[in-house]
Amino acid sequence: MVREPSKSNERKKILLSYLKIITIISFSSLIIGCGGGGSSDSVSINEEASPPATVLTGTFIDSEVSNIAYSTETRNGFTNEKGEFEYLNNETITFSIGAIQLPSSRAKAVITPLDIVGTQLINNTTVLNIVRLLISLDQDDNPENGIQIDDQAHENAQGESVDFSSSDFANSVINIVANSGSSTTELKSAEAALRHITSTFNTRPVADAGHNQVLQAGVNSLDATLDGGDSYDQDEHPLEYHWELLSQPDCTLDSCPRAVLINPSSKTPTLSNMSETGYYVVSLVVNDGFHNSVNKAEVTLTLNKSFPQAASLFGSAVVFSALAIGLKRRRQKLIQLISLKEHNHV
Ligand SMILES: [Ca+2]
Ligand SMILES: [Ca+2]
Repeated sequence: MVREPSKSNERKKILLSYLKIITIISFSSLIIGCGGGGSSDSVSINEEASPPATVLTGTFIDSEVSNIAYSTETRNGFTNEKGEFEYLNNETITFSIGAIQLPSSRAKAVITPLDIVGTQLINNTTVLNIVRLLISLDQDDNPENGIQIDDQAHENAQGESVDFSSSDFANSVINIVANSGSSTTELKSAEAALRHITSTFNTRPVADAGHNQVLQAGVNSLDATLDGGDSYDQDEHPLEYHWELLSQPDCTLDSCPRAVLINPSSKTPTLSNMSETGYYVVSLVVNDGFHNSVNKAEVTLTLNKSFPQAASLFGSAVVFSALAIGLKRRRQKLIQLISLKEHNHV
């Protein structure tokens, strides 16, 4: 008997096929959802899985600019006394004084007027105009210790806007600078701005006082030439030299000639009048027109007793000995004469 083709089996097969299809569709939907395909549920899952954004701290330097307003996509406020602000990665930041906005730039750890303008040229007109305004608003008129923007500057700059690249820039900020709460009432010059920004980005020079020297003392005092020519500045600013005689041997007599530095502001000064044997220590600091060198270099000159001097002492001893012998002989001769006279008298 032939078994009737299993209708129930076929139904089972069809049912299984449906189940497979439903399973595949469900799985695919899940994959699409996890890939950010677009359902609101899947976005919700994504948001929950993302780590919280890290709040970063950056600094606005021209030198450090404090109490300047800033805003990013998620943050706003005023820079603290260190010129610091908060931002998130990949945000854009805009600094402002009252309603005056500086050009926007990508927020990062250190922002300078060069970054804001997007140039490397410190003599760029827009850069210099930004710096001119900032140093003119500095409360104590000393940008070297940081630039502190007064609250009054923000108040007086409400409703203002400035084009930092305009040839009319100076006129547009006259009133703001005159009433900014700073001791400065006039806009600083482009030259002052250039000097300030150069100083801000200056690399300090390195002093080199030359090689140590060993000298032999002679009958007369000695002079030695020092050489600071290996001092250098990475920015190739011209250097000023400041030599100083730190120490020299103690005087062994009640008074004796002392060594002195001749032309201590030159690259190659002279240490003159060395007479006492021992160590002479000289220091050198160089200045690049903005800052002193990162170091105070030292060089030691050692003055040793020389052979001629020793010979001279030896010669003196011989002379004294000869004199002593001569005196002794003369005394013996005198005694002999006295004895002879006494004998004749007798
Ligand atoms: Ca200041
Ligand atoms: Ca320099």
